[in-house]
Amino acid sequence: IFSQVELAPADPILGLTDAFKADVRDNKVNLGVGIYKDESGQTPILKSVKFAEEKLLATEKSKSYLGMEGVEAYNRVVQTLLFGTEHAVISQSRALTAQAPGGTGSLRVAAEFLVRHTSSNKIWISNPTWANHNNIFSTAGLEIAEYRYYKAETHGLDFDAMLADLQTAEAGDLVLLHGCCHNPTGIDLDNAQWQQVADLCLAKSLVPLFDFAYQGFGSGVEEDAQGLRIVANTVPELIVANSFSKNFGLYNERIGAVTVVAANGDEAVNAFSQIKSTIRASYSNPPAHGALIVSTILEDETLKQLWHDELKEMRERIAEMRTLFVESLKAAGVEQDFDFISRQNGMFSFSGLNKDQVNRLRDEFAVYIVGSGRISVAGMTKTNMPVICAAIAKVL
Ligand code: PLP
Ligand code: TYF
Repeated sequence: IFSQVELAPADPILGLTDAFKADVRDNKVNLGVGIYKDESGQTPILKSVKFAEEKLLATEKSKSYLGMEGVEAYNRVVQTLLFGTEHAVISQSRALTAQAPGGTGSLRVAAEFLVRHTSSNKIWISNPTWANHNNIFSTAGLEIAEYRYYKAETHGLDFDAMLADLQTAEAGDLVLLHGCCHNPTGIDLDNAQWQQVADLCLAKSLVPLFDFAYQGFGSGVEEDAQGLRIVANTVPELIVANSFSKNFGLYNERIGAVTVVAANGDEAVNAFSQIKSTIRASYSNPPAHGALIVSTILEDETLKQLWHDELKEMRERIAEMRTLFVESLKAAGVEQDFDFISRQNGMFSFSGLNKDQVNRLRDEFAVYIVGSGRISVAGMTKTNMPVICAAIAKVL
């Protein structure tokens, strides 16, 4: 049977990491994959995580199976992070959360559930978006449609086009929204724009699906949740797939969650029962460690404060790199305006560099960025910045 199987194409982002590893040049820089690096180029384990793990090692009593929905305390703290302490969707029992393996696993569980148990089978995704969205949703059996989002001329949001495209969606269609730090553009909606999108979803009975992978990497944990909370205040139904890979640095623990918000408590219970049956048929129940780390941190005031401080440090280092990047490009003799980079949010900068320029950066200068021109600012340091900017100056 395997003689008929064709070789899969390389993933546009992970394939780049493989090429980077195979590169023998010693001045090479990987600004492809979205992994946070500190000033020394490392991705260390957060101190809050290490303390939580020490506590777990001393107190954990069993490795028995979790339920399909995972760690209960974890699911509670996830809801508080998403909606705040006193949101109506929590007090009215309209939100139910299941732990799932990372943001990717959460998106996949959500998509499988939607395809099998609801009449919603079409999802609108932004153009551009994270490359894996198309992959996850089409593999689960959702039909994909695109709404415009980015305006190349201004390096900004094309909000009118976004609304115009979503106006053509039909009742029950799903709309994928990046909670904050849009990947790959770094361009987010402001609160007034969020309200307009929420009103449109309400008027046309569209169902928002939030991909929330970067809470705390934009302006702050609460600030970054404003869009989600505005939408949750407006529409009766939505789904959230969130991830702690980046904001807790728990990449390889595969920890995220899928949250359904229904019009009332009874519908939430029914929908959640089918989320659980979807999980049962995929991996039965999730691994515990990542969830226990997150709940241990968020249920302990000291550890929680330490996590907030560490997250702030990551956020501020990235912001500092954005400013330095813009300045260093100027210093390297680049005349083109790159100020828009300091207005973008999160790990990524959408540089506007074209495919030829991206290829030259890799082939001639060993600087790796994604084919779309997306640069991981989180991989920049004061040390590699001059190398990066000199290379960009050359290919421009
Ligand atoms: N969604 C977006 C927009 C992302 O950028 C990522 C990771 O880079 C994810 C989801 C999934 O993250 P993970 O599955 O590693 O938690
Ligand atoms: O850089 C990005 O956009 C992501 C990173 O299992 C990533 O693709 C890498 C591996 C993974 C999920 C996300």
